[in-house]
Amino acid sequence: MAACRKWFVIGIVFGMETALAAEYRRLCESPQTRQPLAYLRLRRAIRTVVEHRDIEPGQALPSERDLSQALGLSRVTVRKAIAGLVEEGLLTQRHGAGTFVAERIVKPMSRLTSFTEDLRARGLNPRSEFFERGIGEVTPEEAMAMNLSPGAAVVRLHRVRYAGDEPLAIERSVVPASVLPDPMLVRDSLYEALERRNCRPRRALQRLRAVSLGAQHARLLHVATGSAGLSIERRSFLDDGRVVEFTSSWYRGDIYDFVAELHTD
Ligand code: 16G
Repeated sequence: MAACRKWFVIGIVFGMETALAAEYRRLCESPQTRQPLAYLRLRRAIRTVVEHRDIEPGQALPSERDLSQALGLSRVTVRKAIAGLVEEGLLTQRHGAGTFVAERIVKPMSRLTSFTEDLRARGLNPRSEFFERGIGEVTPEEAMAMNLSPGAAVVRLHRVRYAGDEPLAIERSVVPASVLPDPMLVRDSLYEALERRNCRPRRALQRLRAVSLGAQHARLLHVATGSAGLSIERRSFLDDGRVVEFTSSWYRGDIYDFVAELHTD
């Protein structure tokens, strides 16, 4: 039985290593994707195998030594590739145990990414259910937060955000109609819709608060009333200082880690 399990584990590791080696070789050979720096090529190959679920969340990556042997790279290069992905939150390292694909969704606070991008990068399937997708007049509170004149038109999106069938967050976004004139332009991703209009946010201010989820939010997120949640408010800006979104979100605390890198000066 133990021998069987050993071969099973070796089979998984071997399959994963083969997928990674094949992807790495593809990146080396393809002129379109040719990236001269080996550690960046490896980083990209690891991202792709995680995205394609050749390595599942929680599963260990082959050791640094095995990777450097299988790919003909120095251990310094492998280490550098992995360090970047740990910083991005895609991989986690446990002292003495190795490197794993992150199980919780680790979201670096320093990068202005969208829900859709974060999930796709982990091989998950982002999906939304809309409660509201309409156009209306700005409220006094929104006008203050977004620097809009009273009476300005805004698009409102109220969504539950899922990974496959699992609800992860509830989001209420307000976007000036001068930036996004029609709410139907948002299909799966708000940021993709803004990108298509050359209005993707470049900078954001975010406020994060621990909350215990009330009955209504808890029901939508399929957790018990009173469970831990994160209430997040994001105001995003264009280069010229205009506010493009004012989003209030409630994220499940049992799944998400928000991580910030700090410097002394
Ligand atoms: C994230 C943002 C939210 C943004 C959304 C766009 C946080 C806390 N919030 O959920 O402000 O509106 O992404 O995602 O990260 P989308 O492009 O998939 O609609």
